[in-house]
Amino acid sequence: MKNSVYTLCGMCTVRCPIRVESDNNSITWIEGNMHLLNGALCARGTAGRALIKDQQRPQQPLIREGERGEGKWRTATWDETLDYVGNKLKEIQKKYGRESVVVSSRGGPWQNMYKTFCHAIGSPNYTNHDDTCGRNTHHASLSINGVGRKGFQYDIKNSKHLVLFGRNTFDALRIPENRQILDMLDNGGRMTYVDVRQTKTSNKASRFFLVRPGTDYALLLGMLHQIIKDGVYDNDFVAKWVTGFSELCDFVQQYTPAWAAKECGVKEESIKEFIQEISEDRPNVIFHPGWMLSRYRDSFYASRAIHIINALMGSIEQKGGLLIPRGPGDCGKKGPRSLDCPKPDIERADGCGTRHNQYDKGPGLQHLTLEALRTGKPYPLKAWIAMRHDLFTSMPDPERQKDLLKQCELLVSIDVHYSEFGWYSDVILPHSTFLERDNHIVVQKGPKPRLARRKKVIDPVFDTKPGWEIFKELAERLGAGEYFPYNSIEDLWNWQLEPTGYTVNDFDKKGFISLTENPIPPQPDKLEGKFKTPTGKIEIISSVLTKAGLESLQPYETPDAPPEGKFRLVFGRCAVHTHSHTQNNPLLNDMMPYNYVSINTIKADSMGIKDGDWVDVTGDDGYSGTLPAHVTEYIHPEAVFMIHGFGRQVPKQTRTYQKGASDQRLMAGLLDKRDEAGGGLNLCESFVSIRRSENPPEL
Ligand SMILES: Nc1nc2c(c(=O)[nH]1)N[C@H]1C(S)=C(S)[C@@H](COP(=O)(O)OP(=O)(O)OC[C@H]3O[C@@H](n4cnc5c(=O)[nH]c(N)nc54)[C@H](O)[C@@H]3O)O[C@H]1N2
Ligand SMILES: Nc1nc2c(c(=O)[nH]1)N[C@H]1C(S)=C(S)[C@@H](COP(=O)(O)OP(=O)(O)OC[C@H]3O[C@@H](n4cnc5c(=O)[nH]c(N)nc54)[C@H](O)[C@@H]3O)O[C@H]1N2
Ligand code: SF4
Ligand SMILES: [Mo]
Repeated sequence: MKNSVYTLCGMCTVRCPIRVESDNNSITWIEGNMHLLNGALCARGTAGRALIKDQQRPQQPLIREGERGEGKWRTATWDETLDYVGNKLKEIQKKYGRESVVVSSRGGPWQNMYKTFCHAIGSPNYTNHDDTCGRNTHHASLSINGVGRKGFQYDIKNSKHLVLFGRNTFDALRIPENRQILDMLDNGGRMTYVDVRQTKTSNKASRFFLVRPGTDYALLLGMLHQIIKDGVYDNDFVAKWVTGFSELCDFVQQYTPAWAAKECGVKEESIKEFIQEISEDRPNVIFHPGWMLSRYRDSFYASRAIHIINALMGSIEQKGGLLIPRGPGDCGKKGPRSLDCPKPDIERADGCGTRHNQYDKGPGLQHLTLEALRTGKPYPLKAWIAMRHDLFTSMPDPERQKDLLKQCELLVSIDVHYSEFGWYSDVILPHSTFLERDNHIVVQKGPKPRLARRKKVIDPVFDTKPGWEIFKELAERLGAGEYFPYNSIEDLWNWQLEPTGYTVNDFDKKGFISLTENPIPPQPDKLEGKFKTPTGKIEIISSVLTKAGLESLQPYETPDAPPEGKFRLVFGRCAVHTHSHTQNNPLLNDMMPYNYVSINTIKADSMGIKDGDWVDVTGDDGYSGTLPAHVTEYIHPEAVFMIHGFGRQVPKQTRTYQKGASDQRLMAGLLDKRDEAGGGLNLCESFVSIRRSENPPEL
């Protein structure tokens, strides 16, 4: 039977709206939703088809038989496996306390379900991946604007100038954003891009600054100096909405463009010319904080500098600037109900919000949860449930993590693949793929807020289950079923939609429900109450930081140069893979089976390495990966660059097993190196050595 269904892509966490056709329970066509994306889709989205019938993913629940990581499993029914997990959790909670269970996930719009489960079974320890992703920029925004990194959206399409720091958007794709950038460039907008190497984004930029790794903060301070010196800021906005401006003026006086030029390697004149351009383009200017910036020890302060520049530009609630996300309330509508359970009144194991009161207690910080495993303080943690989350590829030093996880009596992975954590765990609960499952309804904020949902296109091909069923069934086994008040997905959708006045049929026409006919325009006169800081203003000097013993304006420190013969390891994305979970997808593996390491021509020449030679990259703890060298003039000589996600260690995934090198395994010791102020892990603070490989793999 032929079928056409509007749903949401799941090949990465952008979750683009898509339309999918099937015939006889087989996917025949996938395209971007015409109403929102005009058909656009990336290679990974299209490769969703290959995921469905992949025999190398878990096909039924699995319970470990051999040692952890040995890969010996027995298959079991869902009932038996859920009983096993439920009973084990009960036992653990009885012995060590209800708070001894950790639930982690990849965050995102459905995380309230996993969080609800965690809280409902009596643990405050829900955590997510963000300590390796956007926490520094999140905390930076929170400290200045009183709202986190999702407190702003970017009207890129209408912008005159988009400024990106290590935000390689044409590889690290977000299709809706990429479309906006292309429109902006078509309309004559400018794009300035800062990176330590040439990328697809630098190739499209109107201005490219190639900087020394870890010096963005210097460049930003130089820019701030010049903005203030030239007086090219929005005086009225600053007077009305910004505190601490005079302290800022004093602070940046020492950081001239000439000084910045020496630190980051960008010409003084270029910085000045850039500020001249910005003065022409403001307030329709966006300094995009991205996610990572790029995970150095001062990324929090570099991110804060970006937020400060945005405030000086007066671009908040301006066309082509930063917009405060609009939700149902802004359209005079009621939002859908969502699953919820109050957090138990027990200190989080990671201490966020208590011992570490400068950090948002939301999902806390995962590496501090691991730290609590090590110390056993404030209490023992004995079970870890990872939902759509691979600890061993997202956090550094997987071998060290395994050591810490020995404390746990139960490790559960809920995944569509064998993740590296899953392969090591005690139980794998196979989740139905995004084309085989429904998800609960979510609000997508924006100038035209809408309701969206994932709807299954085909029935599960293997013995897998959707998340709404897995969590409900587990909660029921632990006496917390009341927090999952539904028996079918239709029940859940209807319960969610009840206050909104919409019905599920309203999704049929376009795949989403628009909550307003026309986009809500910028509202620069309605900023009262929007900045949730103690003063209600944008605080350059933050009393919250001061209370936590942290500076608001931190003096610049030059990053360490690599030790003799070593390079700083930087990493990032490529357009055809998502982190570490698409490398075994037959179609995407075909497009890119290996990663490579980019190295500067002069350095490569001095080591006798030619483009395409196989090289060994070795970390401080001796792990070594072998991969081809990409020799280029356009990378800073101190850095080498690798695409993340390769060097995978699950033998069952034969297409990708041990192909290429794993950046997280090269990050020796980084599990303990966090940005004290921002909380994120300093993933760009490791050094590696390189030499021609004596054992290149046979292809
Ligand atoms: N195709 C694809 N797209 C994705 C993802 C994916 O896995 N695949 N993941 C998504 C996720 S979760 C995220 S967080 C985003 C990430 O989006 P981005 O942050 O744009 O992505 P990365 O490729 O990690 O880019 C990091 C860049 O920082 C540069 N860099 C390193 N050091 C420095 C430095 O000192 N200064 C500057 N200015 N740059 C530096 C690196 O060379 C690299 O180009 O991508 C999202 N989009
Ligand atoms: N060394 C190094 N570390 C990094 C990064 C890096 O570039 N280098 N990048 C960092 C960034 S920006 C991020 S966001 C994190 C991301 O790291 P993670 O949070 O681990 O996220 P993903 O790799 O996207 O996916 C995690 C798991 O989700 C599974 N999965 C995919 N689709 C589904 C599904 O539909 N259902 C279920 N249940 N599971 C699914 C995948 O198989 C995978 O095992 O890693 C961070 N860590
Ligand atoms: S960016 Fe690509 S993989 Fe990610 S949701 Fe969109 S189409 Fe899917
Ligand atoms: Mo991320």
